[in-house]
Amino acid sequence: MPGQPDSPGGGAPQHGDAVLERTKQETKEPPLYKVILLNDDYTTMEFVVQILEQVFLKTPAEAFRVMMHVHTQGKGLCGLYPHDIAETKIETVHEMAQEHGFPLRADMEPE
Ligand code: TYC
Repeated sequence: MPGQPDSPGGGAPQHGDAVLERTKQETKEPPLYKVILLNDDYTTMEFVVQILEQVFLKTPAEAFRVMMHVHTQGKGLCGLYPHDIAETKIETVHEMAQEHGFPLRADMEPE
């Protein structure tokens, strides 16, 4: 005698299907955004290294490497973050730069 079809597949949703689907949504990663640092002629190398260490949590060696990449290539990647965190880090860069009288800019682009 035929019973209910096995899930997944056709047929009415079973109780267990809903639980599995919700678990999948809860563990989904948020989209990430690149925070990009831009070169300029006025910000000191020392200040850029300080920003990379304090705001982007780079080691001194990695901060120096990223700073030199931006200095020679025009821009460089500071890190990948969810949208709100990327936005806050960019604001922090601009606030710290303004406090020190530097024109340093950071920007965001989709991953
Ligand atoms: N070009 C700057 C200088 O020669 C250094 C610098 C590096 C500035 C990286 C900004 O994002 C930057 N003093």
